[in-house]
Amino acid sequence: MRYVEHVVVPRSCLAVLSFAVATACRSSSSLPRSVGERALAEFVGSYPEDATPTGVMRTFDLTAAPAELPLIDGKKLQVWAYNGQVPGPTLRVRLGETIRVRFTNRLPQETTIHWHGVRLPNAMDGVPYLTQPPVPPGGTFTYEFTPKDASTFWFHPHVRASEQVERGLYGVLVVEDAKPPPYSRELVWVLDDWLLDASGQIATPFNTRHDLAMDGRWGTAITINGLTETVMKVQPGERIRLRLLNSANGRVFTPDFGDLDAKIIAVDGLYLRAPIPARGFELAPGNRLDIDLSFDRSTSAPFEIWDRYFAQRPNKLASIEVEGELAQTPTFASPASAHVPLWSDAVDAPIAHDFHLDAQQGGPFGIAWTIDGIAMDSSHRHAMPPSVTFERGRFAHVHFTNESPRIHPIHTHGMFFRLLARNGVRVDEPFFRDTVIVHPREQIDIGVVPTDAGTWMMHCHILEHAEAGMMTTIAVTEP
Ligand SMILES: [Cu+2]
Repeated sequence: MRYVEHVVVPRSCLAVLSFAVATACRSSSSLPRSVGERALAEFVGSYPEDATPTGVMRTFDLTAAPAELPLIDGKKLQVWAYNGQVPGPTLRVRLGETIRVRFTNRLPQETTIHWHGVRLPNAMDGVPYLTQPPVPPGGTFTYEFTPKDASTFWFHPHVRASEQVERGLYGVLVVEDAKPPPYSRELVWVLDDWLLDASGQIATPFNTRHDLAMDGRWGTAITINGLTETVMKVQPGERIRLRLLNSANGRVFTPDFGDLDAKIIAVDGLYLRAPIPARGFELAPGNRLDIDLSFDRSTSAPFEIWDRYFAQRPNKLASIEVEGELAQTPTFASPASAHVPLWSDAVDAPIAHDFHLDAQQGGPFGIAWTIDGIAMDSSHRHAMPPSVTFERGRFAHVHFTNESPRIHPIHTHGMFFRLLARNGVRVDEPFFRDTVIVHPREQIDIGVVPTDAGTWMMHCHILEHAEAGMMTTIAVTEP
C-alpha cells in the first residue's frame, strides 16, 4: 500500500481504498453523482485505509512520574514527566512498524495516553471511560498499534489534561517514511509556555476563572524543548527537517522564519500537495508543522525565528547561527507532493451536522464551554450520545458556528479533515489537518472521510475549554 497516490479520479476498481471501490466504480457510469460521491472519488489515494505491517515490533517503556528538572532558564522546576524528561522521549518508528508502549503510572492521579493524530484502533485512543478505564496510580496499560501514516504525532494524557499537560506530560511520536528523504539532519522542537508563581514553580491552581473565560492558560516563559534562549548551530549547505509541535494549553504560535529558506512540507504530520512558505500559519495547541530548512552553501548570516501571532508583540523563539565546514547534502525533491483532493464544490454537499460552540454560566467551574448547548463532563464518566454519526469510508461535510468571542482550536480524534471554507468563503488549503482554529464569531466548513470505526472524541484543544465541557463524540459506523 502506498502512502500517496497521484490520482485525482479513481483509475480502476483496484483503487487503494477498498471502501471507496464501490463508489469509484459506480462513478464511471453515466449516472449523475452527488457532490459527496465526487468528493469521495477525489479522496481516493489520499491516504491508506490500513497500514501494511512490516512485522517489526518496536517496544517502548514509558513511565509518568513527578520529577525535578533544570528547565526554562535552567533552574530546577518541579514537573510531571515521561521517563524523567520534558518533553518526554521522542518515540521513533518507521512506517509499517508496530509500536508497543508499556505504560506505568507513577503519578498521584489517574491518567491515560492519547496518541494525537494517529489513525489507530479505537481501543488504543486513550480516552478514559470511552476507550479504556483510566490507569490508576501504580497501574499499567499497554498500547499497541501500527500507524498508517508517516507523520509527526504526539502523545499526552487525556485525563485532567489542563493540569497534566501543563505540568510537562507530552512527547513526540515520529513515524518515518518507509524511505526517509536524505535530510542532513532532523530536529524535533516542542513549543510550550509556562505560567510560574513567585517562587519560580508551576503556578497553581489550574483552571482559573481567568483562564476559563479567556483562551485558556497562557504562560509567560516560552520554551523550545523546555528551554528558553534556543540557539541552533548549522553548517552552510545543510538541509534540515524541523518537526514543530505546539504543546501549550492555550497559546497559539505563528512562526515566522524571516529570510530563511523555509517551507512547510507537512501539517499535522501529513505531507502537503506542494510546499508553501513557512509564515502566517496559526499553530494552535495540538498542531504540528514539518519545515524544510535549506541553508545556502555560501550563507553565514545569522537568522531569527519569531512568533508573530500578535503582530505588535512578537516573541523571539530561536536564533540560528551558520558556521563551520560546508555540508554535503544530496539534492532531492520536496517530499511534499501528496494527493490532496481539491474538494472545490464539497462545501455544497449536504451538511451532516452544524456544531455550535458557545459558553454558559454554571457547571463545576462557574463557566461551561458547550458544543450544541451541552458541556461534557470532563471525566467522561457520564455517557452521552454521539453528536453525529458518520459512515466509515463516506465523505461528510460538517459546519461549525462559533457563537463565542474566544478562539476554539477544534481537534478530531481518529480522523483527518480538510478546511473547506471560512465564513462561507471557500479556501483550498493544500493539506489535511486534525486541528483547526475557529475564530471568534466565525463559521467554518470542513470535509472528512473517516477511515476507522468507533466512537471518537472531538473537542477544543484549549485544554481549559475542554476541561470545562467543550468536548463531544462522533460515532463512525461500518457501512
Ligand atoms: Cu475552546
